[in-house]
Amino acid sequence: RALELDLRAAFEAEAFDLHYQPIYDLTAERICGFEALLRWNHPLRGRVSPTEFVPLAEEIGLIVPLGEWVLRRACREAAGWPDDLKLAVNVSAAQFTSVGLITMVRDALAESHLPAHRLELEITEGVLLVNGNATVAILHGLRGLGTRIAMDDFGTGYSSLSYLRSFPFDKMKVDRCFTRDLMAEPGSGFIVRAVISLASSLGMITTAEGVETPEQLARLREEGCNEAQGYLFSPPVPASEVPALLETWN
Ligand code: G
Ligand code: G
Ligand code: MN
Ligand code: NA
Repeated sequence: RALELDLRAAFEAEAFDLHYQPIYDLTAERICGFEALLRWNHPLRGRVSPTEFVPLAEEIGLIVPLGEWVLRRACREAAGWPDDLKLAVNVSAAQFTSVGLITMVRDALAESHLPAHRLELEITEGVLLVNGNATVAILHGLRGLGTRIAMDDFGTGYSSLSYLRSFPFDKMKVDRCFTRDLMAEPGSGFIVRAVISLASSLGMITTAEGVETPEQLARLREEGCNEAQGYLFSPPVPASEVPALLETWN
């Protein structure tokens, strides 16, 4: 529970930071946006991975104020980027139980002057498992603001495909475990192909996560994937390095 106390203290001390990872448009052949990723530099332990502290923040209810901090900060930073760039922000299931989510997003957009269509909220399948009907209503409210909604880590959750009928997502992010095995395992290739085909028949675009090699990228392009994200382009970087990435790729 020591980590829990540290996490609360870190929030009070604003000891969190955001890094940004580029998302590359395979058709335009340029960076089309960035995903904001939370970073915590613990005074003793050093960098703690969000896969460790985000679940803890969810458990202790800290994810609601922390998620608000992430969104405000990210919108403010993204408002200063060239205006053809989108911003993707991860939203936890726990934030969907807070009735204020729609108001919070609307306020963050208003105060940053970031146009709503440049904001994309990434949610995981788990969000729809918790409270399906209420969640779908909130998703429609968020869409009503003009933001885009992406399904993150697609293919790793436990839900059935039926939830895809309950809400029309704008984008599907193919989990990096499928990209990783793309060249080695025929099965992964078939899954990626099926996901891209499913997404496109439902009117969604696809982003492949975890792209590390030119071979993976070529294969994804062949399969009709729209966007790619991964170490091939860049790891997540501090906001100060965004201009240099745009200089390199765009
Ligand atoms: O980049 P990285 O290894 O650090 O991210 C690990 C996981 O933590 C990812 O699955 C990502 O979705 C999650 N994560 C990173 N930042 C945030 C955030 O701001 N909010 C939420 N809810 N999850 C985040
Ligand atoms: O939200 P999400 O779970 O997709 O968060 C992305 C996570 O994946 C982050 O932890 C990020 O640092 C990590 N990541 C991004 N690109 C790559 C990659 O090319 N390879 C690997 N192994 N991890 C990546
Ligand atoms: Mn994500
Ligand atoms: Na993901």
